[in-house]
Amino acid sequence: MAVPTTFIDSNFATRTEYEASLKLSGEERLVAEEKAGTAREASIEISSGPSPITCKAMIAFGVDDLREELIVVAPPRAGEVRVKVLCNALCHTDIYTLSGADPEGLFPSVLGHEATSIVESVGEGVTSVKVGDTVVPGYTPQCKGSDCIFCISPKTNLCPKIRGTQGKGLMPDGTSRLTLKSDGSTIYHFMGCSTFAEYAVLAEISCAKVNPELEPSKACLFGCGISTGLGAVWNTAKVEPFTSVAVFGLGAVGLAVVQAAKAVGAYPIVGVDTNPKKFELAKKLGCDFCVNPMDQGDTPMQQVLIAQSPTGFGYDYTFDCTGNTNVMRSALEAAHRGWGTCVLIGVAAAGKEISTRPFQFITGRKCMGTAFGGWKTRDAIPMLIEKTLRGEIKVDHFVTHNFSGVGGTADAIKALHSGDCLRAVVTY
Ligand code: NAD
Ligand code: AHE
Ligand code: ZN
Repeated sequence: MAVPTTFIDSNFATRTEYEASLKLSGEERLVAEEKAGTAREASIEISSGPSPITCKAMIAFGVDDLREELIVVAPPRAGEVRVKVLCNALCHTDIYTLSGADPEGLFPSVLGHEATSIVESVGEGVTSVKVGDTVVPGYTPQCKGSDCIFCISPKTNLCPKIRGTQGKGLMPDGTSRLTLKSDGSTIYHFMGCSTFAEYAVLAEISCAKVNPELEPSKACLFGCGISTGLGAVWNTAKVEPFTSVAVFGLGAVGLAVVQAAKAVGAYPIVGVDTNPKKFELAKKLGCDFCVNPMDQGDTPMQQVLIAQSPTGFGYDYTFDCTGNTNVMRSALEAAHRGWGTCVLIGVAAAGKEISTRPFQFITGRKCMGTAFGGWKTRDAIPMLIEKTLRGEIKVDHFVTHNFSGVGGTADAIKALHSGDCLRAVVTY
């Protein structure tokens, strides 16, 4: 017998009840879920477990071909969690993959990886989250296994446990939970998240359980860009007070770098961007001055910055937040003679390579990269959200655009291309 598909969230007896709950936040939502719990328990008694769910999703069918379709999201298998996605913030990396520039990009797929969600059902053996928990999906998991040399090491967050299958657009058992409703064809997952859809299936080790008190439209920011910028400064570079910092690219990631550098007392902080509309907010958040490479004639940016640096020998820390390999070279070469550190955050397109003279390293510069700012996902995202709730991290300014419904993702993409957008949050 075919298992019936349903639109109904298993946290609530009816869709109306569920939709009403979306208008609530934090504690109110938990109380509503508690009330609905009786209905949930009753339905569990007569079913043999979670059913497939039909829901709306934006499918990337090919390069820049994004369309809203119905998908069927299969129940979570062992070690997996199915979540109802509340909202998703668009990250530049989604657009990069949609554009075909990602060597790992797969079509057809459900993109999206910066989201807030609620656990709808769990697979066998899942213990760290339960139905109703608020979860921010992590694109880098944290398995916490005593045999995982990466999770044990304080030097990295790069747990490789599911990276192989994740890069192939599949769940850890090598299969997909997503199919197109119209013809049953397979749809690939993306970055272990796929949150351009009303429901997603995640590996349990990718689920950061967070305090539901923070509005979903703010919590989602910690799934990628903001955490990355903060961590690049605090974990990867370990910027110290009174050191000089240059930030290339003042999008959401670059501005989070500026904020984190200001918080540790770096001085001066220079922001570099080809879009001067970014300068006002950058200065409010901590930049002492900003420079537009377009205003420098033929002089390379590294030369301009070195000349303006406090010592005349470059900046103690430089960050690339653009993904442009020429800018990466400038960032490296603008790092201080003898000790400067350059941190690469931006993601470069397929086939792009960075070049510089080895002399840059011989004369003391270092170059590092960071994935998700070095944060161990399941430990760090909840902690960053608590800091935000205590007012220690300000994030409101990052949400420049809001849209609703999965289809609003197309508008979010337009907004991100406009040059005025830091993060466009789509609430489903
Ligand atoms: P964004 O597009 O919002 O910001 C990029 C900024 O760079 C824009 O303000 C743009 O005007 C500026 N810029 C473009 N070309 C420039 C140039 N030649 N010189 C100076 N400035 C220039 O993107 P974002 O969301 O802030 O992400 C930034 C980069 O970080 C992207 O490449 C993204 O894929 C990457 N990223 C990496 C990680 C990671 O873990 N390593 C995480 C998130 C995002
Ligand atoms: N798939 C690309 C690499 C993409 C990439 O570097 N991704 C960043 C995160 S960007 C988030 O917006 C990252 O952290 N990568 C670590 C990882 O394991 O993917 C390619 O070049 O193949
Ligand atoms: Zn991202």
